[in-house]
Amino acid sequence: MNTVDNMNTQDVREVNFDGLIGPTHNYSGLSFGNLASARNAQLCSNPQAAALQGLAKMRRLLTQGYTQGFMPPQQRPQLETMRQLGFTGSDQQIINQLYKRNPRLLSMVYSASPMWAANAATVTPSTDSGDGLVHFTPANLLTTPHRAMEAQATTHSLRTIFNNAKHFKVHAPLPSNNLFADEGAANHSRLCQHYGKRGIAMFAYGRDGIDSGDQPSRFPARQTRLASEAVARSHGVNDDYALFCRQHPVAIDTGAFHNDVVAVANGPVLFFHQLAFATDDFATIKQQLAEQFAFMPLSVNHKDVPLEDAIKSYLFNSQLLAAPNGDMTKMHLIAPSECAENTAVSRYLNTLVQDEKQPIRTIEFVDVRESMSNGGGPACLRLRVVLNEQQRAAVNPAFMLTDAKITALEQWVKKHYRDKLLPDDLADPSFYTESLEALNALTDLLQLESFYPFQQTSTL
Ligand code: SUG
Repeated sequence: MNTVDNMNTQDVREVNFDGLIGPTHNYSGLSFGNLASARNAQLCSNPQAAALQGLAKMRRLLTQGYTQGFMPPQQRPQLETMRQLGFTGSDQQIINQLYKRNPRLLSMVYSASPMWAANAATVTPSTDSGDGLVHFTPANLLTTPHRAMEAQATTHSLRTIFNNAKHFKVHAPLPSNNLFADEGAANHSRLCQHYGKRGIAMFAYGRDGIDSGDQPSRFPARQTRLASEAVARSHGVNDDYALFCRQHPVAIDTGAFHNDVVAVANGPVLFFHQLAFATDDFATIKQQLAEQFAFMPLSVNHKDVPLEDAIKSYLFNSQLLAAPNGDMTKMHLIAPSECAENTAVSRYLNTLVQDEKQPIRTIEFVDVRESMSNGGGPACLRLRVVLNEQQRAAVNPAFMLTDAKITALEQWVKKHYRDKLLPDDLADPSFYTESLEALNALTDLLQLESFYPFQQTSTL
């Protein structure tokens, strides 16, 4: 591959917006089909370590010359939904009622799941949208009840971060209807020759929506084809540049509840497990991609890395990065530490970097264990947004990171977060106060006025 052909002609870059992990991070076993979430249910979490691990990952990218942003945690507990369900009284009274009668609902309203920013939205860069705008559709996440509570606040966050109608369009989430179940960028990959060139949007779905088709039998298929088609349509993606590929039902049944657990793409590279996609669909798609540019499929065989090991180690939930200047011939892989500890995966990675026919030249391991224990690896924690220079300048600067801001956020975490949290602690009245005080201190730090709903109504 010629380096010049694969460089940006304009200064277009991928910016990662990581979810800043909130103070209520806990293990409640809320995600059926997500093996880590089930395995660690009811264990003690460490919200402070979780947030510091996330910030350390952001700092690593920033230090290496990448542009890094973040998405703020959402207000938790989220009691608005409970009030809609007929619970009344003060916040603390509702918490007490939930704790006594519906503890599972209590863990849902306290979930810090918005940390997994890959599920915040699907994003289409302006090179692909046809109207020159960067488009976002917040995911409705309606397969899991705790995550369905995110969509409204995610829309608010995105509209605050990308608050410039000349450059950005933040749509409403798709209708909350099982036919249109949408999990955002975790089921979407953009392939391109380089960032400044029109790319191909590849959507992976687990079920059609209307036709039952060949569905997983054990675990739910969270993304429908109808949802992906709706997102592509409203983002103005030309039909010739949108591909729809069924996830392999075996992958979902083995624990790949999102496609980004078994595949990751960047530029011309698609790095994936042999069992990630349904075979017939994928054969056609490979051909279509090869017709558009020098597509580089990097398939990992089941015999080299069994699917179970791929899912346990989260190999494919690594961040696959072009060089900071956008050069697609020198890629960097940020993998979870669990990959270095898995014999088959670490053996595979050693041979991968030695293979000069593919562009992944360096691998780095990061510790995001607190998030991993709930089924979220390095790639789950970030939303990728491809932006040109003017678009980057139009992003709300409060959400862009510098070294000093990361340090300030670390201090904020150390001051406001607990280092131990058990499910019973969610009923503790002081935990409620601490959680909201932490968010108050965050908006002070970022100089944001009345960002959270409670700031519009209370004097806390
Ligand atoms: O949706 N876990 C999340 C993990 C999301 C990972 N994201 C991507 N693959 N992009 C989920 O299943 C667990 C919460 C709990 O059990 O407490 C949870 O929501």
